[in-house]
Amino acid sequence: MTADPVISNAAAPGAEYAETASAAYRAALQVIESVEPRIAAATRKELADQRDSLKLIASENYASPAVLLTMGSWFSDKYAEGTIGHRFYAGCQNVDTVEILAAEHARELFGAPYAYVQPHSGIDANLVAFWAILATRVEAPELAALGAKHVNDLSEADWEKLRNKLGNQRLLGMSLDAGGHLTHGFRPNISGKMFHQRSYGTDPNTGFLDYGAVADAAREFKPLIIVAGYSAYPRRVDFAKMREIADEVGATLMVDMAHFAGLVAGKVFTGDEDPVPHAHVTTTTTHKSLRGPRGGMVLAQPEYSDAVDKGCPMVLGGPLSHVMAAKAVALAEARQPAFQAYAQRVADNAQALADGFLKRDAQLVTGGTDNHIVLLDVTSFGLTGRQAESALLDAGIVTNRNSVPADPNGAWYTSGIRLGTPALTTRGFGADDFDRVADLIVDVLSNTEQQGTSKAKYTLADGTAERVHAASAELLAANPLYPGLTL
Ligand code: DSN
Repeated sequence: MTADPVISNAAAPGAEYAETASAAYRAALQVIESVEPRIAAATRKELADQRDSLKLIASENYASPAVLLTMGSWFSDKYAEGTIGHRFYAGCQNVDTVEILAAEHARELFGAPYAYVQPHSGIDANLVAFWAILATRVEAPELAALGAKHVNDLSEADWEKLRNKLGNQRLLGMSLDAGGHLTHGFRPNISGKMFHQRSYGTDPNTGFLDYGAVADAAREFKPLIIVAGYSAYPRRVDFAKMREIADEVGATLMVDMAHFAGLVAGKVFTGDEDPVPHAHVTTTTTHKSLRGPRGGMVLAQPEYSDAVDKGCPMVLGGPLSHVMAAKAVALAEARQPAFQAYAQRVADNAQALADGFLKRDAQLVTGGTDNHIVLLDVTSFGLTGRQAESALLDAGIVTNRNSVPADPNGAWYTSGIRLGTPALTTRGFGADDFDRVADLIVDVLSNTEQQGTSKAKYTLADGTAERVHAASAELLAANPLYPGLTL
């Protein structure tokens, strides 16, 4: 087996690696087939579909066979609530090994003083962070003032007072239509119900974050927590500036780097653009640009680490030890030099994709990108995001519709299409390929017409889907997914 577990074409693993992985998958599918053949068939079909489509969903990627295979183990069967060495169940010595290794890789990779690798997802990671900040900033000082060590030591009346304080805090996060995430204080999400929330947006003329406006909002609102980070903002953030703002108003800076963790790990975002040294608490998922298993993680400065460590059982159920093991493998991959080259290509390819649109007169939110996201405003094609998303899917291009700032079509139909480069870059796509992708997307959208006044119905001109499918097939064949892997 080759030493390089990275799966992209550009760092092609040896034939021996592909052969070993193929044998492992074939054996696994054979075992599954003997119990529920329809699941084996769906699993095979999922790989075939992923191989045959242009995947441009900015939050998706392709994990390596090593990461994927790690998840199919006996760790799935083990309960391990608690923390390393302090579990509520017996027999967790191997889970301890896994969690120690995953946390160690995370600390080393991100230069973080503390890493908590148990969260099952991004929202779990954010909930752990919210409660850790509340516990550190509100609960602990209040308990000390009341001469108590634990809430159970409080009288009913004192607990009532503390509960009112805990549930009465303010959070300032980026608005959803400016590119923030629903867990950053959006009302229909628990974060918008746990906190009094206010949002900051982007400059209406440029689409860029306006740090002056964020500072003004922070001074006026005086939040306990400022959340930075995004899921649809196509630009970098100056986290040193965000920390200055937080410090000025006495807020805790929490950064959700779920989308761009791979660019931080790959040293594309450094200095003021690296959130980890600037944020008090940093959360992430592990499956987007970081290219690991589906899961979450929290990194914290020392003053928050004890409270973060109580994520389970405070917020989380038993850790998914098989996923923690896969996180360790993915983080080990991300510590290799090949991952830095990959992360740089992700950013370069996003630039190429944006340039490809601009030279074909398409409109981009902020006029371009400097991360892994391109946000295409489809109103100039006379379409809603929903129509564009569906027409592109008809032509084999997988994207997702997304709001643009002050979106006239609302959050359901939207006016944008969000595109990301992490997945196709893993396949080996380069700048010329992404220029071609821009060409194909413009071809589809220019040949799509709104039906009447419907925001959902559309007509795709005859022959468009076939033409684009054929062109994508060439690009996909030149950049195969899991080269050499046969089922
Ligand atoms: N669903 C993820 C995304 O697509 O950005 C974020 O949770």
